[in-house]
Amino acid sequence: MKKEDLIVYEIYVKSFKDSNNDGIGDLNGIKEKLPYLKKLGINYIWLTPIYQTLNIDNGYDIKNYYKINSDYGTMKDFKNLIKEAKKHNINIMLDMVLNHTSTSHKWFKKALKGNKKYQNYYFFEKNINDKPPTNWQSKFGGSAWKYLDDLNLWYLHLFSTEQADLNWENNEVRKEILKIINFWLKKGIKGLRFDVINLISKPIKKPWKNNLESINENKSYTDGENIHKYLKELNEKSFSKYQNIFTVGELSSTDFKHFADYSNYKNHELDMGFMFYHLKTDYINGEKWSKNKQKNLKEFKEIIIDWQSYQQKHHGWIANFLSNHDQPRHISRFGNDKNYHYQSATCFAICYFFLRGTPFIFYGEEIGQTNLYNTKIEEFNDLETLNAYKKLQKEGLKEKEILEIINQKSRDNGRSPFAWNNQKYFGFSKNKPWLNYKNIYNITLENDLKNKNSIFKFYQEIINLRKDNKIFRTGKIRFLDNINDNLFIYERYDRTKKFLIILNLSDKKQDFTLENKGKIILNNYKNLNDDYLNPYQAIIFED
Ligand code: TEU
Ligand code: CA
Repeated sequence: MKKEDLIVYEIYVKSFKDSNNDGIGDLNGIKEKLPYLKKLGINYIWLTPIYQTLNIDNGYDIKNYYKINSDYGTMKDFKNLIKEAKKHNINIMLDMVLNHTSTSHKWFKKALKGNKKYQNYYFFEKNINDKPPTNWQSKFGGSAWKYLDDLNLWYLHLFSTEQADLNWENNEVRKEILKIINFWLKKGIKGLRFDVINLISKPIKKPWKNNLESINENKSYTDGENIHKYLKELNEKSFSKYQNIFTVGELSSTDFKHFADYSNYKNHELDMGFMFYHLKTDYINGEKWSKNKQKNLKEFKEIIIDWQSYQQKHHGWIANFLSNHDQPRHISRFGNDKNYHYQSATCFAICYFFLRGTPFIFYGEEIGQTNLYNTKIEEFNDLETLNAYKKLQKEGLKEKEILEIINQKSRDNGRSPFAWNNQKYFGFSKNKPWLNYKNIYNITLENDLKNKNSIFKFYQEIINLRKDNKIFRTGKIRFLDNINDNLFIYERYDRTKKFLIILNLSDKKQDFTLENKGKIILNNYKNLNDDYLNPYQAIIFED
């Protein structure tokens, strides 16, 4: 298998399928649904963290890297899952959260007791003038430093106060990390997704500097001085020693050049990376917690075009996606879940699925699962959302306005239980799921399969198209831009053949000549009009 052959399906473990009816998704639930995933056609599943945790950030705060979260099952369940998945030709990719540990991890606890060795596993800094060492901000709000009274020290947490950043400069730490990765590789996993991996290299020279332009900037520790050294070391001493392991890095706020360096096979670092710029096009001045900006399809597609073009030229490899567990559902965000449910779900599927790179499907998007549309703050769970709620309250916004913002932006939107059927709790569980999901449009797999327009069947079709046509995997890409801001048009080609992909990303009819473009191999509408595209119409021609 090659990196371009992967079709990855991300599972938010807590929300996929609950096998023992405690309201929480689990490993046996996933095992039960392997035939479903096989039928869909994917060949990899990425599981969000399955390790022991206090669940402050739903598993991204790891207490013990070697133990399975008991809510999800046991090590035996995990081994069985790997084995069963293999029978369905599906491989398992695990989430490696190595930038930070939970503050309940034994290393941190020892550090808290004053143990110098373990304090050096993290970033503990002296208290000078009762001010945090720098003005850096946590991604979840507030200072990135927490003061410890007893020790008169500050420690760094780029995420929640319960997620303390690890000191990768410390050789001992890197040794422990290698041990963790190798432990899981030995269990038979075939993929690694590295959480916020381009943030692990903090400045070497101390004292660290304040952010100057804006306190929210993250230049001081993004793509840091030693980042490529650390990744080359991980590659050399862990996954390169095993056959057929694929790695993807979460590369937040990186740049073109670093991205290509991380994912160029000649560099022996990672196979591919996620970038997020196209998912910030609805932020106003880079601020997440404000009402969505008017849809800007031009900006959205230009970002994709620029990134694709640069990475093609410099041998970078993009993990393409539109939704994940940190993002609202793309059908609600970029499409139109109310009036053009099927059309926009299928149009945006094609929008990323045939780009140069490896596609990542987020559980539920293959049936067009939508945002939550909650009416009360109590219905939300995510700590980032709850922090944002408090912040917006302090700023004096009315409850109604706050809920409107949160309904658009909350990460919980992407974490609703999978809607399998029309039973109570949509067949996810027999008991109340951990996260409330009203499913206002009543979208379930059962209903989708009954529709004459099934999104699930459309996903099966595009997966088969990728499998059957090498060009979609290894061909070159070329964009036909500047025709119309609402149209996204690209070609995949090699010396022998060409595919033309034409998408109307908007909810309005768009004039466009479609005569003589070749043989239609996919169309999300019944008809083809000679001179216009329907709302969210998506067509692939073969030439
Ligand atoms: O996310 C990292 C990250 O920076 C974002 O996607 C984050 O959710 C967003 O900036 C918040 O506005 C990763 C994980 O995917 C996320 O679930 C974890 O919470 C985070 O790391 C910490 O481990
Ligand atoms: Ca369960």
